[in-house]
Amino acid sequence: MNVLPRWRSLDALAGLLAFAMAAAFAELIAALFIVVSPYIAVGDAVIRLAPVGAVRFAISTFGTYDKPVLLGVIALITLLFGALVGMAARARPDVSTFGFALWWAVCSAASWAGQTSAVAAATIISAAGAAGWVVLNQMLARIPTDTHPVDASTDSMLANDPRRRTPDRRAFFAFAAASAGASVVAMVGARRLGGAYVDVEASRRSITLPSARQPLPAVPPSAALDTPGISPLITPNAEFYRIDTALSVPRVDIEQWRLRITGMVERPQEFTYAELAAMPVEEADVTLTCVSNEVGGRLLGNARWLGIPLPALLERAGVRAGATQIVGRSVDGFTAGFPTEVALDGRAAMVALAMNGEVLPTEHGFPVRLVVPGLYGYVSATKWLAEIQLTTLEAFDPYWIPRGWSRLGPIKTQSRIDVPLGRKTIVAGRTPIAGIAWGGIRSISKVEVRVVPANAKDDGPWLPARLGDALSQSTWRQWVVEWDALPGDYDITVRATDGTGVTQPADRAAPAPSGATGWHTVRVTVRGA
Ligand SMILES: Nc1nc2c(c(=O)[nH]1)N[C@H]1C(S)=C(S)[C@@H](COP(=O)(O)O)O[C@H]1N2
Ligand SMILES: [Mo]
Repeated sequence: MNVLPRWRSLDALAGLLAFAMAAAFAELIAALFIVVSPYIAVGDAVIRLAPVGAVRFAISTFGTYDKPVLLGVIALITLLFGALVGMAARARPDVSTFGFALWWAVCSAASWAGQTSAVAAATIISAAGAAGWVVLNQMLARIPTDTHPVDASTDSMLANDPRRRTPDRRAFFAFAAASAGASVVAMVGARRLGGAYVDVEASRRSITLPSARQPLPAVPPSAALDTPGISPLITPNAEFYRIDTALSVPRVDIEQWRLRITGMVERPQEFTYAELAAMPVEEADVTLTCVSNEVGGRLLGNARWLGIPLPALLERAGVRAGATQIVGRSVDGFTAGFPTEVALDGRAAMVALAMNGEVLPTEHGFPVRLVVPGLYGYVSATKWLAEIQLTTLEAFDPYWIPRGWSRLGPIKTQSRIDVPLGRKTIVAGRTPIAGIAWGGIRSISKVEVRVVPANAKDDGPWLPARLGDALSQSTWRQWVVEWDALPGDYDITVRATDGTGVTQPADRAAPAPSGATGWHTVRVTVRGA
């Protein structure tokens, strides 16, 4: 028994290395999935849970090193915990399982509380923890024990238990070196991939938005109708539709990130986030919509954007004659392009920093995105913008063009019924029919509603809707019609007329290749009161 202490330090080393390996693998897998690593998630959780006084103390003591110090402490605690688990596992083999279960629980809780999806977090942490657990038990099995070295040949049942395998000091060190090496490789790999280290939420929180030179007035009551169930005039960020090709949301490191203006320009430009945010900014209310939106679909939203006017950026760069196309390129390689003249015709095309008073949400393109009023998102609204390239319309086809979508993507005039919802039964009596209508940059001048008994031969008259005021030329307008509903089945149809006097056509067209057309109709059943 007195030989035991000699091996105890190896037990501790085995535990330490196994936990280091689990942590390093978690980093690497998280980086591959481009989600927040459990290590960062635990750090975030500590910051969130720490009393305000402790946070202030840390900042005043460590200054800008507060984050590295915190992460260093967490790493140290993890390694110490691993060493203790390794030592305890000698006497009580179950301790290694318990130790990894605890590590799993802490990391998972922190990740779920943070940004990572429960499935991704659990997968990552389970896989990494399982690898660490196997390595720990393999190493422990190779450390010579004091009293009863087991002869594998005498008891084949016992020999199958990894902890009873023939101890072998050399094999232990080989294993230890291999796991240390694997941890280092995993850490370096994770660093290279980068994403996992980027705490986007923290950098979003740290940003103070500039104010517009001429801030827009608050939304006037005359613009917003209060019909229950109608789309809110401004779509809250959390409810704004999301469409992109990114499997996981790009997490941009704001320190490394630059916006470049390249191609057919006199003076190629490169901006840091701070440089961009220091330029004069403007606000604009703009409805963004997806070309894939079906008639009556929900792939659109209306927001108040804050950003640098695109013409100002182009002026800095000096657009060369003949540069007929502006291509936005995202950090993940996505591209969208539109005619240069569109950006310069007076509409509020911008490089947006903020959406509804909030730093651009990560899913909507943090740090910056393009917003071009009147164009579908697929040709204009590049999120996670890294480059604005001036070229010609002939020289480059952006992402969706070779995939069959039309070259130019002006938004078509459309209208949608929000209430009553289709296939609903409503009670007879006075009931509002309400919704939204939009017409790119042409605004909306008229909305009409028609209510006819289901399957009626004749079309009924068109009733003019009351319109909320337009926030801008480029936003949707809310509309409402009061209807005296009598029992029966009805088809309710809406059509809008844009600011140039053109009424949206009745002919149905599918979204591909240039946006859906046709009138939105819902069928409702009215029952007696
Ligand atoms: N980087 C990037 N930006 C993108 C896309 C994309 O796939 N990747 N999709 C575009 C499309 S098709 C639309 S409709 C809008 C949607 O913007 P949202 O997700 O903020 O609503 O983003 C555009 N910008
Ligand atoms: Mo889209």
